[in-house]
Amino acid sequence: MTIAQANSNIALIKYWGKRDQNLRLPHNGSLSMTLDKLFTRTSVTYDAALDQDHVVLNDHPATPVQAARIGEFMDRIRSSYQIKEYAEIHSHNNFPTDAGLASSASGFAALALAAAYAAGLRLKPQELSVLARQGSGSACRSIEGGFIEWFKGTDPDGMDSYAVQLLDEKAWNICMLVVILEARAKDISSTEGMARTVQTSPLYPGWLDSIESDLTSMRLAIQKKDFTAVGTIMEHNCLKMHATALGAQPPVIYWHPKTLEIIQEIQYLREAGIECYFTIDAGPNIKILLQEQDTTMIKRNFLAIKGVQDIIVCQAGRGAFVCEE
Ligand code: 2P0
Repeated sequence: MTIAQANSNIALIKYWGKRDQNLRLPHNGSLSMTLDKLFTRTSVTYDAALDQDHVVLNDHPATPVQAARIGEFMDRIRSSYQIKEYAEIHSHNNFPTDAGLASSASGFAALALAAAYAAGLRLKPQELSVLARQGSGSACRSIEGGFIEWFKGTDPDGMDSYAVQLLDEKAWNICMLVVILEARAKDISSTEGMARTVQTSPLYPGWLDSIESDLTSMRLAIQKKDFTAVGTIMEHNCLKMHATALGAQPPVIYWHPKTLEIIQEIQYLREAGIECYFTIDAGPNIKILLQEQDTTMIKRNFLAIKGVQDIIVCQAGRGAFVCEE
């Protein structure tokens, strides 16, 4: 048995849209921060007596849909590395699942590492990233810690579409507050939301047109550890992603009224001279980028807002690792 742990990551420049659904190859590159407080821990035990994978998620048997997605991912690993046995898989998130907090990123990164390691494979980070990407695109960014770039690549087989570290987790001490407004699973999965956007949103070409310039500016801002630039570019990129999703038919709307209330509060704080910036993923919850000295005050401020269920204070976290074998 191998137990592996991977942290979730939050995109500073978003992945939104696939050019290949099966291999989860993106239309655009993306950039993220791996978080230190939100993680998945997964155990994998291969067993010759099993006639299919047996999957338990958060102490409950996987639903047929979850079991099918995980079984398909395990089949990829088995066929790539000539593994014969099915596996007993137990996975646990220390945070809400499928609520726009990147649980599939940490989940498939932990599973890729545990499944490979339990089979005796000692894969390099790049190989693990390619593997994790095929379970969930954003999972390729959770193999490494700190600040990460996922290259979209051009190869049809996806071997050049993987993530690398730009800055390690100890290099820059900025914080991200994860503000939980709604812990239940979202109505439109990100897979569905991005497919619908690519197929139907007239705004999608505009999203792709502006992405290279966002990536270049964000890369530079991270290298310079320029908090104002990172926050400004992150917020603009997030709003563009949601704008293109809103333009889909039927529309892909992840925000709740509370989401907008928090956005407004962040704008008021900035006008008052307290620097903080937001980003939102495929769900109503908000993440706030801020400097360490402001965390206590801003956390207190947002916890006082009705409807805010919890706030988790994160910093940049480490990459995926094996905890036990
Ligand atoms: C991101 N998201 O870059 C973007 C921003 C959500 C909004 O990556 O279909 O769960 O499994 O490849 O990785 C969430 O999408 O999607 C995501 P699939 P995934 O973080």
